[in-house]
Amino acid sequence: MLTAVIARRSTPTALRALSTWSAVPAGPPDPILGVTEAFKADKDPRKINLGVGAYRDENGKPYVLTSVQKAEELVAASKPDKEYLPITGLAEFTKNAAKLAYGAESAPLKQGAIAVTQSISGTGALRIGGAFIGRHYPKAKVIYLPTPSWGNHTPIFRDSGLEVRGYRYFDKSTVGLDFEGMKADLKAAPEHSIVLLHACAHNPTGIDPTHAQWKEISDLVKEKNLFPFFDMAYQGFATGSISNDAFAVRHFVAEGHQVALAQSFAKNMGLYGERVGAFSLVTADPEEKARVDSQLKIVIRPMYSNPPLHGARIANAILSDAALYAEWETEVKSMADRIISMRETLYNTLTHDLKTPGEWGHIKSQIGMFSFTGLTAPQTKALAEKAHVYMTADGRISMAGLNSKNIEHFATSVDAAVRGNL
Ligand code: PLA
Repeated sequence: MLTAVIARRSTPTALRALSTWSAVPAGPPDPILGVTEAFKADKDPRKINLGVGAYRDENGKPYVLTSVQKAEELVAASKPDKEYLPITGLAEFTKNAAKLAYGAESAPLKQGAIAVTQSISGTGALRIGGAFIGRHYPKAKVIYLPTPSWGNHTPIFRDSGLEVRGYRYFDKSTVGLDFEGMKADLKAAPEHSIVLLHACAHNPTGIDPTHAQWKEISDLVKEKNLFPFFDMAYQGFATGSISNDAFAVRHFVAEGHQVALAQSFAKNMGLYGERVGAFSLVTADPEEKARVDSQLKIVIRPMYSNPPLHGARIANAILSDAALYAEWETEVKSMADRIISMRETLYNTLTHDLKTPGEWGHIKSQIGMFSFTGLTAPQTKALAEKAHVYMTADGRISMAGLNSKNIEHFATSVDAAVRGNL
């Protein structure tokens, strides 16, 4: 017996068969971050990455906001220690993050009825929310996501133990919001279902409801006793205005909804890798908030114990200093404006200069970081392989990856792909 084991161990194939992980299947690359990997492996100087939604400046370079640089200097000058943060993070930061989202005048904020915790950026906020709902939501744990939605929403909520379903959102024929379909699906959802709403700059479609439509959605959510869970990953990126982009969240709260909210500071402060975010729940009163806070800690502690310090300190330095805040607001607006100007240029190049077949008006009308171009999966594949232009297979492009130097290569490549000439 022992000799047999030794004999088996002596050959490489036998070693393989003995491995604990031999039955683990290879998984597919991530639909968004996998695009970055393919882009990095491409050595062509013309290559363009329009996959991940990360802002790039006019030279195609990652951009560290001036307000962030100043905040970082302030933090460094204060020579802070490296002690652990509390489980729910930097208290001053979470207070200011909630104020940014809900508005200083928000009634539950003033009453001390919003439970808020720092999170590992927006993804972590969604995951804390999923886990908290999985444990404490008193009704059926079914969450409705817009179709389509950010690709990570489904695994986040499924891995949190929720049942994931979809509601209609995108109308292919109009390249706009399927408002009637959305309302019909929410009406047909069982009472008390959870509904995930992109607060602004819907990813991947770039299509947001109007204020009037948000009001109707709020009424419908109330009528059907649905539970609204907002994902606000792009506050400021849609219109360039922090308060405008918070319209939906603030309207729902003013209408008495108890919302859940995931916030990310990745895009609006350019703090991507610092992983700064917040998760909050509107509760009935300070006593209930304290109970919810205690359970948020119980959800978080076994996941990662407590959140990282540095990014929260930077964000808090900006949010708590009037001058830095004003400078940051201007920078958010300038990022949003550069994206809008790229939309304009791309539309004009495709429509007027190249006379590319098809209707491209949606490039101008869509909002936020992304444009849902309508390019097909085979076209996106050809663009990557033949033109070194990378985007997600659903035809989504990160507008922020375009600039005056690469937009011509992009537009002519798209033109060739659409004509079947690539
Ligand atoms: N929610 C939405 C709607 C998002 O688009 C993203 C990021 C997040 C949450 C989470 O971001 P965070 O954890 O970095 O705060 N979406 C990106 C990146 C920008 C990604 O996929 O991770 C995207 O390219 O779609």
